[in-house]
Amino acid sequence: MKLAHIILLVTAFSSSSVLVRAFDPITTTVVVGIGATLGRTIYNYLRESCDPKWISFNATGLRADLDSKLFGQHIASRIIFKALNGFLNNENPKKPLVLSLHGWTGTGKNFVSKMIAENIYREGMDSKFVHVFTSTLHFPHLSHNITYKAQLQQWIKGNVSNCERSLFIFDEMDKMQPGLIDSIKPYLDYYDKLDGVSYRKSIFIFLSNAGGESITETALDFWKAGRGREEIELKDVETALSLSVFNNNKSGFFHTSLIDKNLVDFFVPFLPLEYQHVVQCVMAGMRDRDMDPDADVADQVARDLVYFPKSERVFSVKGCKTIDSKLDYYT
Ligand SMILES: Nc1ncnc2c1ncn2[C@@H]1O[C@H](COP(=O)(O)OP(=O)(O)OP(=O)(O)O)[C@@H](O)[C@H]1O
Ligand SMILES: *[C@@H]1O[C@H](CO)[C@@H](O)[C@H](O)[C@H]1NC(C)=O
Ligand SMILES: *[C@@H]1O[C@H](CO)[C@@H](O)[C@H](O)[C@H]1NC(C)=O
Ligand SMILES: *[C@@H]1O[C@H](CO)[C@@H](O)[C@H](O)[C@H]1NC(C)=O
Ligand SMILES: CC(=O)N[C@H]1CO[C@H](CO)[C@@H](O)[C@@H]1O
Ligand SMILES: [Mg+2]
Repeated sequence: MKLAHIILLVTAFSSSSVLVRAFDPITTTVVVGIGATLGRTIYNYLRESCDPKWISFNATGLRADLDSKLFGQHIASRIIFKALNGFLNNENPKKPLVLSLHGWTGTGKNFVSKMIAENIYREGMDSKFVHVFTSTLHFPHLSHNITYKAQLQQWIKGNVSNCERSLFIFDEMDKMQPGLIDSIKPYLDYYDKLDGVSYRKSIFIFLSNAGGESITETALDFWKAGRGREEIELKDVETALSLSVFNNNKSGFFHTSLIDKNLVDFFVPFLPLEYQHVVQCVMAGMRDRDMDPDADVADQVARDLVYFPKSERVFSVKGCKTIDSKLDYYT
């Protein structure tokens, strides 16, 4: 039995070597070469890389998304489009783009960040060049402040060295410990290069509820004066916004040099949402689920939410948040 096995093995070996010898070395090299090149091409084709095939700004797409999917945010929508369009069409920006989005809960800050990512990166939020830092998740402990600072600098430096067109989203900035964000100040400033790395093509977006009260006050003043929401302009909220953010001792922006040194390019206010916007959100939610949009259901969902101030019931307390789960309940 064993002998038979060995004979079989030897026969197999010799016949395979005969097969290999049938190709001369040059043909073999060419075949292997073509195979390797093809392999690498396919690999690069499938694997996300830091080049225009995977990263290119779709201005039409962003415009369309902001116009058709984002409700009740005329100021934010305008600033965000202009800021990104200007920055991404500039071959040689002097500094990275820094946006700070502020507003009441459920008004669309994360929603817009996602739109931005999807219209720059083919992989959207799943792109390996899009980085989301959540204060309560990544930097929870006050006592680890020194470690966090070093870690944050190292991450950003490493990520931008990988790809200068990187997008960083800092969520829950108002829950970040004061002082931590200052560690990335040098990267946001007007430098050609720092340690051989250029940060000027990256985008930084901060999200927070800080300043939400001052925006809401302005919106309420307009409402009480009988003026249209669309009449609110950036200048009506901008100064109060940056001041209240800067002076809020509970927020990650407290006395930060990012604001002091004017490194934030745009403070983007998100207005609190009214009843009509909630209805639009519900209708959009039904369309997303391939349901026939039903105005009666939308009305009912919107009517059952809580609004403030208590007497006037103008703005939705949770904005358009929790609507998705409500839809399961009402239909
Ligand atoms: N202005 C809006 N237009 C359309 N949909 C909206 C809008 N605001 C919120 N939504 C819907 O509500 C969901 C929750 O909104 P989002 O997560 O963006 O809120 P947020 O502003 O980040 O709130 P928070 O401050 O609590 O984090 C979104 O996924 C979106 O479906
Ligand atoms: C840009 O977005 C529009 C609208 O979403 C879409 O039709 C178009 O195919 C996109 N263009 C590219 C190059 O991805
Ligand atoms: C870190 O936190 C400690 C107390 O928690 C504080 O005394 C110290 O000043 C902080 N260090 C920095 C660099 O912020
Ligand atoms: C923050 O500011 C408020 C009022 O401005 C003050 O009452 C409070 O003590 C401050 N908190 C801290 C931790 O400094
Ligand atoms: C190379 C490098 O530093 N990559 C970092 C990019 O950021 C993520 C966090 O989003 C880190 O986990 C990586 O280590
Ligand atoms: Mg959010």
